[in-house]
Amino acid sequence: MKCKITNEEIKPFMSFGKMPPANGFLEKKDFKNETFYDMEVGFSEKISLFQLNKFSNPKIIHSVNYPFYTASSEYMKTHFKKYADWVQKEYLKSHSKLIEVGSNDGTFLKNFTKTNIDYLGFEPSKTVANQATKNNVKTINAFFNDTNIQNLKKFHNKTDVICAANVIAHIPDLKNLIHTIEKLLSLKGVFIFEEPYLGSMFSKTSYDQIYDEHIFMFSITSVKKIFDLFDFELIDVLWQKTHGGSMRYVVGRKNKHKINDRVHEEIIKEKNRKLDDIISCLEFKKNCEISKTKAMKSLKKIKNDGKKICGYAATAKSTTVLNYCNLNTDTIDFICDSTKEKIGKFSPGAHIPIVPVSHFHKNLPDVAYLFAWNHKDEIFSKEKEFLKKGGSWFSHVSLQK
Ligand code: DWN
Repeated sequence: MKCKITNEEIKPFMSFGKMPPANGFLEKKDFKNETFYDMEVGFSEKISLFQLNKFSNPKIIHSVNYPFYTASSEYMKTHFKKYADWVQKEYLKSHSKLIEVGSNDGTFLKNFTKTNIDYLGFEPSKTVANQATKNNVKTINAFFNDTNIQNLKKFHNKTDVICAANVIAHIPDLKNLIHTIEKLLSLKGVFIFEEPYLGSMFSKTSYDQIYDEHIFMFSITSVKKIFDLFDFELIDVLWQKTHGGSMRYVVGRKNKHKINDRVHEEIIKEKNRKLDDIISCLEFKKNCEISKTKAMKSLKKIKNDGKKICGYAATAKSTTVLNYCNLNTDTIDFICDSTKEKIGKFSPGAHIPIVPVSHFHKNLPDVAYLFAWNHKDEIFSKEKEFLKKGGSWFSHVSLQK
């Protein structure tokens, strides 16, 4: 395996076994054509970067029917409103230029539609890009890369902010991404992005953050080292509660900004935690194996006690859990979800039926595996009746406060 940035040879330190594409929800007729890859992860010690070995082609994943809408979570809508307000306050002026990479259904950019900010979203997936257009959000239905920005001359060297959230880890060619940013940003412009944080994944053993779309799992140290290789530097970092613990990174051209003290402080903390060292990966591997054994044992016991189990939220993450822990309809009867594109289909690999949330309400199980553990507060407050009627929640990630 080769590091996707430095090209150095690295050795995968762990395999999660055969995996289908995480969002490859499918119909019965397509079971026989389902594809799998060996989900291996490796770590570049040079740039401290946690990464997948093989991954699916983004052109296939983000084709016509990408089934994830940012607005599927009320909490995320509020988060993106706050993110937009923060960007506006810290980095935008009247008539500034703003671009979002992977703007999905326009949840973030919608906050700028009534301002004088000259904004634009890039979204390759047609279904979600169409939703953004319906929301009156200016969206280009294409990948963000140096070819697709060629005609956007008014943004070249004049863009004040390029933003992204839960997108950069999906882009295998980070060099092209950085090159594209270089062409667009003004001299003092900034690139701001948020991603699930390696440190949070390690402390929660939330290995389900790993799947074909998440090619990288960033730490502050890795982001600093990546941008140091180019004409950019990491100037600020801010921890976020989203997706079980994320980090917001702010990057600018070299020597054009003051670097916030937080960057140095957090890098020291990461060093103390050995997040820049393969040792922490090997510890994580051990914890994943323990988590798998524990989950399989607990679920088996629940079944043996004659109880019914269902899944709640057919997340991309659930594909990793189900396939890594060898779970199927012998254990989990159905998974309920609010996304119309997933309902009526089957989960990738495990082939568990995906049903509407109303089905869950009419057929309450004894135990619900909360696959969207990252949205637990939102889901718990909607599903209070489930507990009142004697149900209980289950997850491989702690559901305590
Ligand atoms: O990076 C990514 C993140 C941001 O979103 C993508 N690669 C794909 C996706 O990952 P995910 O599917 O694991 O995301 P979420 O936000 O944890 O889960 C979304 C799913 O959960 C949707 O299918 C909708 C469902 N859901 C639900 O049925 N009821 C979500 C909530 C909040 C609910 O109340």
